[in-house]
Amino acid sequence: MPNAERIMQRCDRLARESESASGLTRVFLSPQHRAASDLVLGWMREAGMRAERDAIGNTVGRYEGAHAGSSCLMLGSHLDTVRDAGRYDGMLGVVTAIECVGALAEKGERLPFAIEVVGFGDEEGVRFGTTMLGSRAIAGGLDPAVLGARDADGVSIEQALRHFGLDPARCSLLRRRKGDVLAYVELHIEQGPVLEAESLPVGVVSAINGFSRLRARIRGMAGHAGTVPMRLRRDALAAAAECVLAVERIARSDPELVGTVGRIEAKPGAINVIPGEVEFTIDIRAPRDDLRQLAVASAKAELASIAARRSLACEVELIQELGVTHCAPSLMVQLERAVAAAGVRVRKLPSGAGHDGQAMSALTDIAMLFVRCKGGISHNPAESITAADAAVGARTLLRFIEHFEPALR
Ligand code: HGY
Ligand code: MN
Ligand code: MN
Repeated sequence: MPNAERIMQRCDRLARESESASGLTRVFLSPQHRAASDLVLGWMREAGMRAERDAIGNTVGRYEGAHAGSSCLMLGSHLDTVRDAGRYDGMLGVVTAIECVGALAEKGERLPFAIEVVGFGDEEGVRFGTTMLGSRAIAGGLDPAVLGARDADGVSIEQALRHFGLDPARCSLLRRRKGDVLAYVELHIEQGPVLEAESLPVGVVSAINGFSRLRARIRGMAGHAGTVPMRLRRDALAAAAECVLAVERIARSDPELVGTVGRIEAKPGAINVIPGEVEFTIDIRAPRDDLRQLAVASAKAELASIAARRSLACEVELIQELGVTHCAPSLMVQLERAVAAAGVRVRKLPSGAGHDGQAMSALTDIAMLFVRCKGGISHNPAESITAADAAVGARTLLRFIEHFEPALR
């Protein structure tokens, strides 16, 4: 059986690969990403897989089926984190999938299909703003122009790939052919309160909410904090503050909406200078695309009106958006059977959080298995799960794998 203690220990081990001594932060194509990827390559090989890093920095292991070169069931999750992250978001899915393959290899069991486990290098999109670069490369949704996106230091993805020892030109070769991947199934912590509230260790995801990621820039006039009268100011940060509250008000207007301004930067950023320019991000999500798009349109209109009233300039740029992604019923029912076989009441639930399955759905059917997390807390060092729930998650995933029946094509 999969070893839950080892799963927990490996999540703890990966948590040590952080750019900061206090807290866990591991961004795409960083030295910490390489160190975590090296650890995972070793664990994949120990579990009987052939393992390598691909051209965009994904960590990929393959366990052949009964016949070499078969199409594969793809499992996995992401190895990057948000800033000051929890240690299970992403990591749990990669480590659990490796554990399941190791259990098969230990029994010398070969299935009618291969299994690939992928530790995606970028799902959070923290460093470059755009997200799911690894899964988009595999699923075929990566526009080469995206490699020009730059991080806060002005380093482009292309430059970062070269610095990492990879060849950006080879990213376009990662696209898998339809049929090569029979399904993509990801185990992930719920990052919400439902399973805990219903005393369930695992649940089956029905759909992944759609998201819109935007970047807003407000331009006013920098000036002396001591000499410019209030009525003459064109204060970009005061305007941005109104904008942040407008986004919150729009998101509060419907219980199915969520809206977040997660990052804001005021320039020039001195205590005695009226901010002349502010840049901030907007993240809007909903289980229905029409609702989300209406909210995005309202936010843009409100920001424009706030800026105009204050004689400031405002521009809003769409960074990325993905619609609601439905999990495949044929996979859900197989996960439900595995959950029931584990003696757990079957609970289907949507995912408010984004996942690589949204990108992978362009290539193949997707499904997700959620594991309960304490207080639903995530994107926070307090994120935690129990070894007992990790064991139920691993046993359920292994049972799904051993009974997996690809959808008839
Ligand atoms: O933003 C998300 O939902 C995910 O954690 N990337
Ligand atoms: Mn996350
Ligand atoms: Mn995640």
